[in-house]
Amino acid sequence: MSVVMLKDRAAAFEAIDGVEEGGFRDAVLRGLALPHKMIPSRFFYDERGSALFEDITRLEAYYPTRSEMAIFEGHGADIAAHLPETRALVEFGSGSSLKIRAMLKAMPQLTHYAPIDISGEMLTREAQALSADFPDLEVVPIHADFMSPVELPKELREIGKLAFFPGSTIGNLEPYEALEFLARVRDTVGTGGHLLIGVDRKKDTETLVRAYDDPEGVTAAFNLNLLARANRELEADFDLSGFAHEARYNADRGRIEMHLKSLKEQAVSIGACRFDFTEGETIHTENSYKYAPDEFRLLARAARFEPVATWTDANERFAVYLLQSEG
Ligand code: AVI
Repeated sequence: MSVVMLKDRAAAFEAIDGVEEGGFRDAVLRGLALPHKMIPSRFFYDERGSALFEDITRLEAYYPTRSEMAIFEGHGADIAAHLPETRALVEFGSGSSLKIRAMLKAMPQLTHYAPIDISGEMLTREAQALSADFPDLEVVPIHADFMSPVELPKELREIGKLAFFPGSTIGNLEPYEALEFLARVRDTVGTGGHLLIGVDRKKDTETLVRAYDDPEGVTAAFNLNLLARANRELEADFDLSGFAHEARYNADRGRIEMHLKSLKEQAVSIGACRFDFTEGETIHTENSYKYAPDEFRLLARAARFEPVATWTDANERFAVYLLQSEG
């Protein structure tokens, strides 16, 4: 049983209450005060975390990126053949440069490409690079958080749209959030619009766990970087050698879980707050849901998307679904 010990209760509550809702400090202080400690996975991606994630995508053990890429490269023409009326590709989150390039090449009928991203810097960099390489394409960057409703510029409203959400990022959402997300995408593409989405499949536990606990230790460094980030940004004093990366497959929930396990009884200070850890207690840092094709199609239908086609890689580890909005 873990308890939150506060050095100075008044200062600690002020620290918790006085911070910007949704920020890193807020999330860490609130998450570590819960009976089952947690920090939301969106905070992995500071500069160091984003670089480590890039490294993960190149690991032999982490099959999702190259499996999905093989699908876009091998089936691009077939995907495009399903979309003769599509003129605009709207990407939810930019930065998947290789994947977007494969799709843009496969779909010469596109007139517009609209990446949506919360990071203005990333958006500008990607938009400039793509404009240079695809001079006939109008690139319309949209600076927004795609976890909230996104309004498209006028020029995109009347043309056929394909939303693009690769990388199995939907797996990092809780199923109810995934449903809400799909419903928002449906509103964005409008009746008859499409969504092309990459989703990791359920498979044997060994392959799944290895992908999230690679022999090189890159995913361990990615997970532990959350504590290093708290030390850098929040005046925390996590002893990184006192925590170990753990990846487990929770078969009942159909998800990989990442945790940071305390290797001993210890206390950690974050500003005025003190958090006690028992030996073996964990901070839950990520869920990555895996969907069997029937499960994902059910989820899509619940969001009023009709599955049009499904492509998988040669090892059947990953799936790309084309869905059409029923309006
Ligand atoms: C970004 N997201 C889809 C990755 C995943 O597979 O859930 C994040 C990740 N976590 C550990 N390895 C990769």
